[in-house]
Amino acid sequence: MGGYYIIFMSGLRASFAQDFYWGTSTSAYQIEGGGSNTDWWRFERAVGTPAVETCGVACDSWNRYEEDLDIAASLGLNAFRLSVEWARVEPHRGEIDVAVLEHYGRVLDACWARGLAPVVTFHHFTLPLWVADAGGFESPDIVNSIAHYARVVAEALGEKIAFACTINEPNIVAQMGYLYGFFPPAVTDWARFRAVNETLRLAHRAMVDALRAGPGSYPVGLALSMAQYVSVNGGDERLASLRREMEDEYLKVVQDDDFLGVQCYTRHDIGPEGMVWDFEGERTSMGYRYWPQCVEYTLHRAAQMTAIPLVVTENGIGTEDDTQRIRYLAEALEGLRRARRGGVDVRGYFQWSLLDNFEWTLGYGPKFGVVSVDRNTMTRSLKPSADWYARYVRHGPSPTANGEGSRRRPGPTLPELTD
Ligand code: GCO
Repeated sequence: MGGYYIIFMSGLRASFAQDFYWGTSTSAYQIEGGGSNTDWWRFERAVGTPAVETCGVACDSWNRYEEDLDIAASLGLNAFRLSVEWARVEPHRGEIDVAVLEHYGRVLDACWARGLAPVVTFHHFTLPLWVADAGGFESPDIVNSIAHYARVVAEALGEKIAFACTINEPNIVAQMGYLYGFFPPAVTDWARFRAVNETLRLAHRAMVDALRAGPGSYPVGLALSMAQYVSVNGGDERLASLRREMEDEYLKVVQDDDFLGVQCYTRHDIGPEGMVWDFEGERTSMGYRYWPQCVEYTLHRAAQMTAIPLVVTENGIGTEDDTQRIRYLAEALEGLRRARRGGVDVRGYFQWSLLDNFEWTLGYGPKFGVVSVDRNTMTRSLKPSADWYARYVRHGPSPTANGEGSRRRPGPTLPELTD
């Protein structure tokens, strides 16, 4: 009898409590400030790395999280994505900082108190120094150490989690860190890039098992960076090998997860030598294409390759021009609606990002926020795109892309996704 019960239970997927989640996405290092115990902090200070500036206090959200959550709630959102910093939780191997876990417990409580379902990412780009010094994702030991960290956090916070992402964009960790040398540890080597991807997939699986052990029963998935890849000048072969490493191998290992987090920003043109940057057409401040069509495209691709629910855990645009952001979001969300109408099982959308924050190697240059942050006073100010997003969430799409004249209906209409 017990055996049947276990078989039955293991076939069950944790399900989502809401029909549709509307949120914004953030990560610990990019907004909290003071991430001094991480590989990134050291990378920003090392001579010869491409990092343009240091993270420092970021948005001081370690101290100002209630203000941030007030803003998110005021937009009418029902979810908030954040990450827990491993380097704070376990500053040295095996040494757990209980005060840090209590802090994150207060952050999750503060989310629920405002009607925001907390979506917790366990690893978002940064490693504790002791992990990086032990070889980071090139050491097989990391699979056990990251699963142990996930277990410790889940044991403390599991009951407060709405759903969880194990690792944020493992494929970008591998690509930027081991193929392009743009992230720590600044390696450029195809074989090492592939090996790190493999280790990251093992780490993901070990973390899923750790989180499913409870307490709490919440959907667990991976947040994968996806893009619309287009072959140019005969780049078919190159495209196939890049996409296999960046997407397909990951899509194979997520089949048993509760959902897949799809993160997309753009389209990449791939020629025989790799990424082609010389193209006609509109760009974002990241240098890549303005391509809101990527949402509809990647949702369809993910739906073709997996049989699990999807959540857009990140989408947005780095731009100084907030009207460009509104246009981008309107087009991206239109694509999401079309995909949903076409039968794609998509359960949420998280705009990247609530605040203008630390954009890794590019520092504070690119502005992804719907809220700006004064770098001297830390004052938060809503941009027109914040109001636009709030109206969209409450009332659905407006007849014009700039949000003028939106169809106002009385009362909260969350989740508003059917036409
Ligand atoms: C990523 C990360 C975010 C970025 C965002 C904008 O995709 O690189 O998840 O940390 O800030 O994507 O580039």
